[in-house]
Amino acid sequence: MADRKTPKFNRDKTAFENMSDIWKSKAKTYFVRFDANSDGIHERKDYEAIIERLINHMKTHGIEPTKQQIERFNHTFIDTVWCESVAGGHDTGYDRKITMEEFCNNIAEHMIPNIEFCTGVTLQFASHIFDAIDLNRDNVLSLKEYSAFLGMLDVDEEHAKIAFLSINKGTGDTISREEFCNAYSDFWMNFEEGGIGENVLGPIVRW
Ligand SMILES: [Ca+2]
Ligand SMILES: [Ca+2]
Repeated sequence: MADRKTPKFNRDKTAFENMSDIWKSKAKTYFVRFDANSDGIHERKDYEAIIERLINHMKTHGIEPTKQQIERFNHTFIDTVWCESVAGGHDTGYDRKITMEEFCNNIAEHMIPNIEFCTGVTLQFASHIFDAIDLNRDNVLSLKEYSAFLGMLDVDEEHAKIAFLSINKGTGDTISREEFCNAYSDFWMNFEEGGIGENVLGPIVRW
């Protein structure tokens, strides 16, 4: 990711103020999609609800998640995303409430000094999601599988199709693991407009 421009950090501004407009909008998009109960606040229980949705999604399609897979979901969504990034590494219990502004600032603060580490985390996160949404286990994502995933995040089919086509850069009508992971990483780690992962979670919600 060395070719990507990382914002120069101005110490007089908040981490969020240092980020580009497109990054802020992508962060807002993520906030909206992963606000499981749509109350405008991120809490530990939103992340637990998303894990439950993923597990139920797999079970509905005849896949019993392994113990290791459930541990991975918990580690990724709760320990890494909720505790370290969203809640900023302190007070990570059930009473903690994070507004959209706090969310974006906490993520920016966590990311700016740890670009390489965070790129690794986003790739890993994407790979775990891929395992949960590749329902027929053929190691590629069909439009149907991708629409079902975005449906879990309340994105309609029409926009899921746009997202799918934007990620599918290769030939054929499926998304490879590499394409999905690169697009997801681009969503978070690219600070410029027009990245390959801009629509990975459906239409961008602008500020
Ligand atoms: Ca919520
Ligand atoms: Ca598949």
